[in-house]
Amino acid sequence: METPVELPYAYDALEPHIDAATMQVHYEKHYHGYVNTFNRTIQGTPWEALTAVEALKRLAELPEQIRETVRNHASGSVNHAFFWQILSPQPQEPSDWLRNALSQAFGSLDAFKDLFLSTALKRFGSGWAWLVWTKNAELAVYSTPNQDNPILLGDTPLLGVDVWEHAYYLKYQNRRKDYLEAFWQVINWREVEKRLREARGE
Ligand code: MN3
Repeated sequence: METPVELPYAYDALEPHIDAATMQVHYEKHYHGYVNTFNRTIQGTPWEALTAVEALKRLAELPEQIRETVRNHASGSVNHAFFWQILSPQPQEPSDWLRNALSQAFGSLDAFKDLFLSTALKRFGSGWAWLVWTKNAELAVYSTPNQDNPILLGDTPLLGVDVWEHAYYLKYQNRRKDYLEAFWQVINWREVEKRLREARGE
């Protein structure tokens, strides 16, 4: 059973980068849809007490007839709860600590931005791009199809961007690159840093 998280700001708080109409439909229809379908799928089964994160971690144990639905909708629930938190209405810069960590892994903050946004741009069809702390204890950038969450690969998501058309089409139509540049303006770097510190056990 997954309980939807509250949106931590108003629908119009990320204007003009992400518009209020997109935020409202994305939160109320898409996000709640994933949570509701996940809950409906596990209801009445021995798995009904599992949260979405727990279900992803134990996906291989689930019966085959519900596994694919749980994979998609538990991931959709987890991805969006995460996405609301790594966006911020207050403009932020990465701290020196985070800047150093990203520079060590990717060369510089600009090189990280280029890699992250081009990975998101190149994802064919629907999916996500991620900065993760891998199970091998290093930073990495990759994209996943559909709603697949890095937890399925044993990795810990630190930053993610939704490149399903529902995340940007109302305002940006086919201009995914413009949406990605706008996304970059509203990243909650404090949340990214908090997640990296936790993942590294600090
Ligand atoms: Mn979405």
